[in-house]
Amino acid sequence: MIRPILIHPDPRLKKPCEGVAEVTPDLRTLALDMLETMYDAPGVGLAAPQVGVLSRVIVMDCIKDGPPEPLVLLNPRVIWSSEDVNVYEEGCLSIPDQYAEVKRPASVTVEWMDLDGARQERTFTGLWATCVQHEIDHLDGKLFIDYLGPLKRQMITRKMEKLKRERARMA
Ligand code: K1U
Ligand code: ZN
Repeated sequence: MIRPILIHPDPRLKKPCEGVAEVTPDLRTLALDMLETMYDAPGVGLAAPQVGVLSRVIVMDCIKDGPPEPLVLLNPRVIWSSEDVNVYEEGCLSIPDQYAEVKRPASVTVEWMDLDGARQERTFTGLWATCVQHEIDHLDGKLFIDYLGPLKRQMITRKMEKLKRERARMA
């Protein structure tokens, strides 16, 4: 099922999320719905708070050409970050059509629990590294615009307020 994606500003996008204690049928449904919602958008990642669920769950697939590689990460945690950084023009499904350069570690090692309850660990590079850090930020109530200066951030927030007013009028 495709779930509606919250648009900034929304208080649910600013709250730290709760850890996942165990894999339940509801959690599996959430993860599958998030993957369907991400592919439909389309996007390369999605975090549970973006669909209004304040749990530490993210999904990703940064493969642009070739067979899909969906990943579901529960309680993801960065355990190593490279010294070298990457600048990437980021977007966000909760901030449609707005892009800005963000500097982050170029590679990160992340540990997480998978849908079988097993511990996983992987070192991400390139777009995968940018995306996993962007998604973990969502779980901590942080958006990519929080890395920008106050003027640019305020300008984007005002555009999103206008977009939400227009969408509410059309509904
Ligand atoms: O968390 C999100 O809002 C998803 C976001 C993830 C992301 C993108 C780029 C850099 C960092 C994090 C997106 O997926 S925005 C859409 C997007 O980038 C994209 C969409 C289709 C094809 C390729 C990229
Ligand atoms: Zn985002």
